[in-house]
Amino acid sequence: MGYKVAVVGATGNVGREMLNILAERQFPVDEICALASRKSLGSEVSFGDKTLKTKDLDTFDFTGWDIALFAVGSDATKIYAPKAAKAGCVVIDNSSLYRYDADVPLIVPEVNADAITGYTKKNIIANPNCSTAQMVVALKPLHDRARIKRVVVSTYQSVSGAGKAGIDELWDQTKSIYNPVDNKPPTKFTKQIAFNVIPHIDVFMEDGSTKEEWKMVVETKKIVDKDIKVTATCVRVPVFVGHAESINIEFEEFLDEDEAREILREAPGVMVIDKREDGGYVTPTECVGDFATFISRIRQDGTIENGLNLWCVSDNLRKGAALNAVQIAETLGQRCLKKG
Ligand code: 2RA
Repeated sequence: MGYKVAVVGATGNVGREMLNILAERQFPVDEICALASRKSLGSEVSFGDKTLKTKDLDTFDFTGWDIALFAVGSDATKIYAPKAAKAGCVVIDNSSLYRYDADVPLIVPEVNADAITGYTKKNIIANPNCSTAQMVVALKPLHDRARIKRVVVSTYQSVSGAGKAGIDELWDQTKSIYNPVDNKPPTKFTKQIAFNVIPHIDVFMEDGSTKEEWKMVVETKKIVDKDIKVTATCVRVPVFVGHAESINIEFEEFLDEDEAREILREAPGVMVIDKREDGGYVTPTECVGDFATFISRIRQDGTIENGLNLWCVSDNLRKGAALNAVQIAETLGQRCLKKG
């Protein structure tokens, strides 16, 4: 006995990855349905070796469906997630709409799977922001060993985090650098992204940080530990897929770099590639399509008493979104929605 699973936003980057990963991980599906907006009606998407035709989200009845993986923006989620939840279908939402709701668990299964039982309040579970997900997978095992006081993180986020439009803009700008006739002004990003980096993702907040940076702070506290201090600088870089992060950690007590490396080698969801030699580290282009959160450049930070630096890379469409959502569905099935 399997589950009746709907993927909402099936034609977007994340929605397509959700379908790919459900098939790759052989999630126990009795019936699968790809939902999209009316304008995408009838589009074809892959589910393993099958081809699905998208159905109309607006008229879809979620009654009798077990799980709905949502990969649409907050506006559409606001309309359709409560409808699905009310019909008895558990919503796993990739938008930011419910992440900060005290009645909705925000889950990274390797970190806080036990919190998933809180889904019953609204029948909704939230997926974290992509830049948060990979970071907390690395932080949690170290925090369990030597309690983290403070995290300073700089991100190098790929353009796919901004959707298909982000990918298209980098592609078009890169081409037009070599063929000026195609030169178009930036639209998706505020400045040129080709051969450039932009220290601005999402909107600016009152204190001068951006909402992307605020998300990393608030979500890390909700997922790992409310007492951890986090400061973030989130930067868009000319990479198609794969977010990278430079993470500086201050602990309550000293943690030796070799011990930290061994802890991370054993940690769920982590792959350590860390040799102090040419190529002894991971880069975004090497993480694409993989499930792991890669950790490199693990080294002491001698400028503070109990400091450590590390480099963290992961496929933002997978662990940063679709994979984490499918892992939440797996955890939900194993712990809460047992079948047959
Ligand atoms: C980004 N984290 O990278 C945001 C949303 N996916 O654009």
